[in-house]
This record gives sequence, C-alpha cells and structure tokens, in this order.
Amino acid sequence: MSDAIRYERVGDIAVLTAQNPPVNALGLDVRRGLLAGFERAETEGAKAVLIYGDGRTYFAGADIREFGKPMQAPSFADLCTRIEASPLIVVSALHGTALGGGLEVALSSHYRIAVPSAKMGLPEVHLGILPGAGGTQRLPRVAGVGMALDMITTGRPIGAAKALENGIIDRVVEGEPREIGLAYTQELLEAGAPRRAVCDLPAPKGVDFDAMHVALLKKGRGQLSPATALRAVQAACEADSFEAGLRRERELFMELMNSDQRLGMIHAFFSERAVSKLPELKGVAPRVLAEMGVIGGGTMGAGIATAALLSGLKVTMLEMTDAAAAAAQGRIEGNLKGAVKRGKISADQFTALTTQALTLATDYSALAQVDLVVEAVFEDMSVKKTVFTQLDAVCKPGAILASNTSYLDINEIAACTSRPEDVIGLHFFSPAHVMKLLEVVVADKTAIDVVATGFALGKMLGKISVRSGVCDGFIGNRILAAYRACADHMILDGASPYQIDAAMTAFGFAMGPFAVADLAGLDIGWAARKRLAPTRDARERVPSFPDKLCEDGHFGQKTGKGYYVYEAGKRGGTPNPDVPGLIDANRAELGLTPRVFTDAEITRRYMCAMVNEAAKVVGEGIARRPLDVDMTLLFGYGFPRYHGGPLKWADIVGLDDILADINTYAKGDDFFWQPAPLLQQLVADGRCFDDLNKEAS
Ligand code: 3H9
Repeated sequence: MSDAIRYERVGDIAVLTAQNPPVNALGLDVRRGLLAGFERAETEGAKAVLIYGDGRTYFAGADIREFGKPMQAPSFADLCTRIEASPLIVVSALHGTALGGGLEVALSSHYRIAVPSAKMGLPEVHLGILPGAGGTQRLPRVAGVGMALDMITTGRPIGAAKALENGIIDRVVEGEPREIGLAYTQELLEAGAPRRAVCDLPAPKGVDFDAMHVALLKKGRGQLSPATALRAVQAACEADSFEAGLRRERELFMELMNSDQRLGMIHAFFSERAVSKLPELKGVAPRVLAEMGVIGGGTMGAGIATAALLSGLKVTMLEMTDAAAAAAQGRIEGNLKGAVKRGKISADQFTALTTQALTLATDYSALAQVDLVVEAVFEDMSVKKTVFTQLDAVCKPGAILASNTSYLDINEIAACTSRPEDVIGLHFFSPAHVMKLLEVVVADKTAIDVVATGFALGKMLGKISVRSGVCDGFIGNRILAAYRACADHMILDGASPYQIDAAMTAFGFAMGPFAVADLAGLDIGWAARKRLAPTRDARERVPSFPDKLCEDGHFGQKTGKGYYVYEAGKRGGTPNPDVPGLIDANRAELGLTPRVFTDAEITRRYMCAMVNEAAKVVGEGIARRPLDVDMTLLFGYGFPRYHGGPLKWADIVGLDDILADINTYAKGDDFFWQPAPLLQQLVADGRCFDDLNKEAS
C-alpha cells in the first residue's frame, strides 16, 4: 500500500483515505494506492469501497507537476476504468474541491455524496488540456450535454446543490466526509443497491456540435482547449461505444498535452502562486492593517477605496473640497452597487460599508490614525511631494505612506519625508476594484516589513502582487512603453493602427494597443511624452501623430474620439477617419515612404520589443524573476494566458531566434533595437528564462 492512501476496514466496507496534502493531488503514489486498495478490498471480500480525502479536500485533480513527463502506470484513465469496473459498490464522499481528475474518480464511482460546501468542476481547459480520464465521456451521460459542456468548456466549478440538481451527485449531507460516506455506503449495502456504472448509461444524442465549435473558437480568441474539449464531448455522443469515445478523448487529450498552450497555461498556474512568495519575506511579519486612507477620489482612488472596503478595511477618503468628496463618495457607492448587483455583497453590507466603514474628509488630520495611506492624486512630482510632506506631518509613527504613481520615482517621493523607510509604491490598475494586478514598488530605503505589508494588503484585496524595483514605469508600464514605441515605429513605416490592433488580437490580446490607449485615455501617454521629452536621446524615433490627436482634444473613449470613434450606446468603436491623414502628414514630415507589413511581421516585431525590454527589466533587477514580468503582463495588460507571459512565450519560440530577429531589426534602427544583455547571455549559455525562475525558487 502507498502512504498516500490509507486502507482500513469498517465492517464490510473498505475505506480508502487520500493523505496527500495540501490538495490530495492524484500523483503516482495516490494512483498506485487506490489501485492496490481496490485489489485488496476485492481479495479480502469487502462488499463496498468508500473513497474520501483527509484534510481540506477530496482529490483536487491530477498532480500537475507530473505533466510533460511520461505517465507511469497506472495511468489515470486506466485507474478510472478499473474503479468503475469493480464488482464492489464504490462510493465517493466529496468535500472541498473535487476538480479535474478528482471529479473523474468520483464519476467512476458508483455513488456520490457530498457536503453542502463541496465544489465540483473540470477546470482542465485552464491548464490548456481537457479532462483525460473519462470526464468528457461520463459527465454528459450523467448531467446531459448542456451542463457537461458548460462545466468542461468554461472550467467553472459548481456547488453541491447544483451538482445534485443535475444528477452529478446523489446526495448532499452536512458532516465529515468520512462519517457521511460510511453512513451512506452502509445504507446502500443494507438496501441491496446495485453497482451503477456511468459507462452503462446511454449517450445523449442529437446535438449540433459544429456550430458550437465555431462559437467557442471565436470566444476563446485562439485558445484551443475549450473547442478541443467540445470535440471530446461530441465523441461521447457520437462514437460507436463508450470505449471508442474514451479513445477519442485520449487522442484529443494528447494533442493538447503536446501543445505550446499547455506549457503556457501551466507556467501561468504555478507562476501565479509563486509570484508573491518572496524569499526575503519569509518570517517577516507585516504591520497591522485595519484602517486605510486614500487621497484622491477620482476613478483610481475610488476603485482603491472600493477594493479596500470590500476586503473589510475601514477607509478614510480624503479630497480637497466637499464637492470633490461628494463626487468620490458617489463613485465608491456606484462601484459598491455593482458589487451588490453581481451578488458579491448584500444590500445590508452595502449600507454598512457606506455608512460605517467609509469616512469622507477634506482635512489631512483625518488621516492621523490610519495604518496605511495610498495617494492617488494627479501624476505630477511636485503635487506628490506636497501630499507626502503633509502626510509626514500628520500620520502616526509606523504608518505606511504609499504612492499609486504609475511612473514617478518613489525614491524622490520618499526623500521628501522624514521616514523614507515607511514609503512604498502601490501601483493599482484601473478599475482598481476589478483589475487583479498590484505592483509593489520597493524603493531603496523601504523597510522589509513595509514590503511584507504591501504584499499582505494585496492578498487581502485578492490581487496578484508583483515586486518591482524603481524605474520609469516600473515593470509593466516600462515594457508597455517599449512595445507601444515599436507599434508607433511600424505605423511611421507603413502599418496602420487598425492592422496592428487586429494582429495583436489575433495573437490573443483582448484588445490591441491603440484600442487600449483609447480606453486608458490618450492624455496619459501625452503627459508621459511631454515629461520625458527633455531627456530624450536625439536618435529616438518619436512620432507626432499621437500628440496631434490630443492637441485636437481627442483623448479616446472619454471624449468619444481617439484612434477610434465611439458612438453613445454602441459597444467598441470604428476607425477614426482623421487618423490616416495625421499619420500621412507625420510620414511626409519625416520623408518616409510607407511599406507593406504582414500581420506576421507586426506580431514578431511587437513581441520582440516586449521580450527585449522585459529582459532588460529582469537583467537590471527591476523584476527579480522572469515570472514576475510574465504575471505583470498577464494580470495587468491583457497578455493571453495561454502563451504564459512574454518571457515564457520567448522560451517556447526560442531565444536564439528572437535575438537573431532583434539583431536584424537593429540594422534599420540600432538605437531602439539594442539587444538586452541578459538575452544575449542566455543565448550564449544555451539557457532560457525559465532556468532563472527555477534558480530563484
Ligand atoms: C487533471 O486533473 C487532468 C485529469 O483530467 C487527468 C488527465 C489524465 N497538482 O492554489 P493553492 C498546489 S488536471 C499539483 O495555493 P487554494 C499549488 O501549486 C488538474 N499541485 O490553494 C500550491 O502549491 P504551493 C485539474 C497542486 O486553497 C498548493 O497546492 N485540477 C495542484 O487557494 C496549494 O494550492 C485543477 O486544475 C495540482 N492539481 O486552492 C485544480 N493543485 O503551496 C488546480 C494545487 O507550493 N488547483 N496544487 O504554492 C486549484 O485550483 C487550487 O489549488 C485549489 C486550492 C482550488 C485546489
């Protein structure tokens, strides 16, 4: 018997208990233990087998760390077939999260009982694969095609009540999984209940899969797994036999298992968890965090305040005038009403948050007792310095003074206070109560427990927190500036904003860079360009067409016009007919003759610019690890998860090819295309970015 499965007899029942913390992943030991348990139970003459998990959950799925290595026997699918074929009555008792292979083991059991809080799902599509142990064959037989497709193609788990309603489980009972499982199994034995194998149920018929396949491909923006999973469910309905369906599932599973998208998505899964685990924070206690101040109640400040309120913090919102404070209150209440609408909070909680947890103020003295203040005022160094000087004067000792600046030097801000060790950057992304990314910007003198508190706040707020050093734009906006500059250069040379947006959405981004700029507000980039103008190198190619749009008062969506024209009541925009003229004028001014760009060249140049700057960001220590860059782009910039992040993408396509392309592009512009020393070093050493991630973990 393996240690991962404990075997015991309770009367006629053989009890198999999974003991593989933290999530009872179905690794080799667990699979071997289950197989051995069935053999022993059958040999010993038990009448039933009960399977449940120790600790916080039933099996949460296959052990993802085993993916990409040869599967050792028993294979997952064989194990499920073996469980289902057992002559004994097999019962699974579910609690926690029965996910992926976990739910597949449960579906191979003959009866299923769950505690009310249990969740069930087949989230494999989020790992770039599909359920590969019969899930696509058994779930439609049990729950019908509609329900099965919904669970399999979205990967969203459902609760016990819904699972019961859809026949996925047989009973829901409050209690410990072991106790409810034993009682149910005993009851089944006493009632003489029969073995009940899902593979014997008839397959659903008469579904038009082709139309759904097309819709899924479109919705997935290039993600293959949902549409491929649909084909496996189709096989459940159309194959000649259950076994033939299983064979088709296996073929499709292996197709995805061998895909780059699987590599990207599994990188994202582990990086998402590793990103906030910093070795230097081990054992460092964060400071107490109960009351927070926010300065500036615009969209950003109101979003930050909303996120803080929703996480249980008390918030004091400081604005300059009563009218501005009232407007801030309106924005926060609007955000919270949205949370009520989505069922995140109740109407009573809304009232409590807005009347008890939120305080509006117009005087800095209101911030005297808060534990942390986040400043979200106008992006201007002198304004920020005035704010921080006042905070330094009123805040209690030990209070953390944070700036939400997107670009400015936190060291310079910290230096205007008497307590630079308490100053940190907390860069939220708009809307701050929705966007998952938080850049925790660590300045030269920031105390380690202040860094720990930044990460603790991120966790409370449900954010993905990434550590960044100080530089213009930190990790994300610095890299954005580089790939956006590359896009502008391609426009000067002949591409159009609309072709670039289309190429990048085809790559998998939700929006292209020009649609994003319209959404964020063109005035933001305009202000940054004006700020950087005095320090610009004369060799830098700087287009004038983006400034012209702003000079004409077009700031994107908020003014109704930017690269696109936005009509009230319509989703998205249509190309602004004035833009080509502005671009032509800019080209003429510079004496440039436009040339044709293919979509493939656009994508390649754009991605090379992103990877090159990202490699500089890692090489300079602004990001500690390549995965920090990957998670920043994934959670703050709409980078497609199935590519894993820019540096994982680079590893997959090959660093030597990318460096060779950068060197080729440099022949046309050797100022912009200066290869990152880290990229050159990795290529010379025959290593990749992921090697650096592994060394750092
Ligand atoms: C599958 O089953 C394929 C099948 O069809 C069979 C095909 C043949 N494996 O998330 P947490 C680790 S595919 C290995 O922080 P939570 C995780 O990395 C699988 N490790 O906890 C972390 O490690 P560390 C389908 C795993 O409470 C630790 O456990 N199943 C696995 O916030 C704690 O995790 C899934 O996709 C795993 N399967 O959330 C479920 N799962 O502490 C994936 C977790 O070193 N898992 N770890 O950072 C989850 O969604 C969440 O982990 C879960 C718990 C909801 C279970």
